[in-house]
Amino acid sequence: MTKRALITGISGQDGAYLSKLLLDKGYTVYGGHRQSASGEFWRLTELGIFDRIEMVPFELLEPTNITRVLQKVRPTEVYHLAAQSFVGASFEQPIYTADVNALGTLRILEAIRSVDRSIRFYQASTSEMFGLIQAAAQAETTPFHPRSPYGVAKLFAHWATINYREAYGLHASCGILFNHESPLRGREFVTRKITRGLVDVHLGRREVLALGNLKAARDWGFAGDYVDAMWRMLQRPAGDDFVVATGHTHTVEQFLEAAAARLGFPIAWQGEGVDQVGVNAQTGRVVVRVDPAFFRPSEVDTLTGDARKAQELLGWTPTTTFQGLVEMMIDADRARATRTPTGD
Ligand code: NAP
Ligand code: F7E
Repeated sequence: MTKRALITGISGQDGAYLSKLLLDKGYTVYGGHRQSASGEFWRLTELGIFDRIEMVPFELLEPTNITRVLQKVRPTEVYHLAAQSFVGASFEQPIYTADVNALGTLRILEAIRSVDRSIRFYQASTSEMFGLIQAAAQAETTPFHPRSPYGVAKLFAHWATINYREAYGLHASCGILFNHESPLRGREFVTRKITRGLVDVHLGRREVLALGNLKAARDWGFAGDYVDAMWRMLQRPAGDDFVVATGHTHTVEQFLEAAAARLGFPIAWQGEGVDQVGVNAQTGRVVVRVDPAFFRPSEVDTLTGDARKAQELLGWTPTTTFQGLVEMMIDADRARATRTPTGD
């Protein structure tokens, strides 16, 4: 029988890569999307799969809609990727973020509980739950200490998923995914902001790129690798929780250096704190500066994932290095910039 997957957040980065993976495996893919004026599906178009997805209107704030979608689609697997996913915005919109990310997940779990308990469920948990880290490398057993309304809301959703597994026997899994990026990453996230911004600076389309905390460090992987781990979790005999990460950590500064190198120039750092600037060492021009407007009220300084459980039980390992990721993103943004005047 053909497997039927419902992906919430179909218009997002992970929704696009996961759709491609599942279509290639022969699934029928239903894409949950919320009503929006723009109705943008540029990622699905870029991957050439837009026409192969059955779109269903899906809104996390509306429980009656969620129940009707499950009754109509009758999925065998639900990949719950939809969220207010931008950490920075969660400080300005904490209640909305909690409603969408925490209660939204609970609404789906409740709908599964009443419609069909055999539906397998994937929850998009996050390394942001570790926040103020309690161990040098973070694994499934590491205590959580979220540092943003986003992280707090995701922690609720994480425990709700585990609770529904324990209380009602759902096949429900949490993927604790560390930052994963790609050419399809939203422009507000630091990696894509850097690759798009530096290409623009390099082409003389803008003067300088303004960023926040350059010392922040993340375990960055490639989104295309990470959606494969999601699928593997739902093929297990029972639900479980897995860290998905590369185990390698780099700072925002190091990301900038690698991105600039791909564009053919070295960055020299001058100054400290808010006065720090990045200079194109070939031209002497300032290309990066710090703008405190991008600082967060409480920051996650550094993250490093320990994905040994995923490796052992899922047979999952990342295929893309940090260097390969940066080069892939720079090359994609440079190609876009030469295709269109706005680089979109
Ligand atoms: P993304 O690109 O921001 O996509 C988020 C998706 O959620 C979009 O399709 C968005 O639709 C949808 N959405 C937002 N609010 C909604 C609502 N009220 N009802 C229905 N849909 C809604 O995120 P991503 O990077 O693909 O991440 C996928 C998931 O993994 C998210 O839950 C994120 O929090 C989590 N996660 C991401 C990372 C990472 O590094 N990427 C790491 C760990 C966990 P619109 O297009 O209409 O806005
Ligand atoms: O920030 C610093 C910023 O917004 C990374 C989401 O997918 O991954 C993502 O959350 C770091 C932070 O990602 C700028 O302060 C410096 O320390 O790219 P980001 P994030 O907050 O780690 C996790 C795992 C998720 O679950 C989330 O959904 O970079 N930073 N300067 C900046 N960040 C941004 N956005 N913009 C800057 O100018």
